[in-house]
Amino acid sequence: MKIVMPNSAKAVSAQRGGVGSWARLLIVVWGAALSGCSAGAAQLSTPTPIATVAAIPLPAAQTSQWLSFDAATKTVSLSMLAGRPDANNGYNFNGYSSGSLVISVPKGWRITAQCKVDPLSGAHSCSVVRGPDTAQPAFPGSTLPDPTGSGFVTAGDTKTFTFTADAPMVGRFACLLTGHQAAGMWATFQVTDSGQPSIGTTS
Ligand SMILES: [Cu+2]
Repeated sequence: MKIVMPNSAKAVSAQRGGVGSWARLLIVVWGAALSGCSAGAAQLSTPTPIATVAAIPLPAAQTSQWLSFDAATKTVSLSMLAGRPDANNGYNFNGYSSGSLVISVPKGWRITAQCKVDPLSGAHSCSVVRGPDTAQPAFPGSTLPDPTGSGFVTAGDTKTFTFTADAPMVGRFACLLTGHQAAGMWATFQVTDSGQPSIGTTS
């Protein structure tokens, strides 16, 4: 499985200018064509362990409200309440915004996510994505259908989706309705190499 890094290293660094710089550049490009490119490609394809987000575990009583799991079957149940009116102008999950709530699930586990919308809220949607600039689900099925459009959940309702987190990543549990994620309506969702499912906060 290919891991997309947020900032990939540039294969060729900028050359200094000055007299003779064109000649040097030509040699550099020619040399890269002969050998440098294949060496660079080999480096980029080497798997790099991802840096997961550190989180302080929530108290057990709070965790059990939102996350439960069965280690024998490697299944996780996640309950996300969207749009609590008393935090971040309603743009939150479980009262947290802008990644401060951290959900961690080991790779290979199967997650059932409940997307509940607060009875006093407007509509919201739920998706697990790899970053802020995509509406593509991070894993097959890791979203409500049509999360930017008709897939929204109205006040007081719940919709559910189930998926398998089959590779490590650090991504987001986000509401993809226009403007909501930008307003802070996302939690950190990460898939770890090992361990147990957990839910915590960054502060
Ligand atoms: Cu929303």
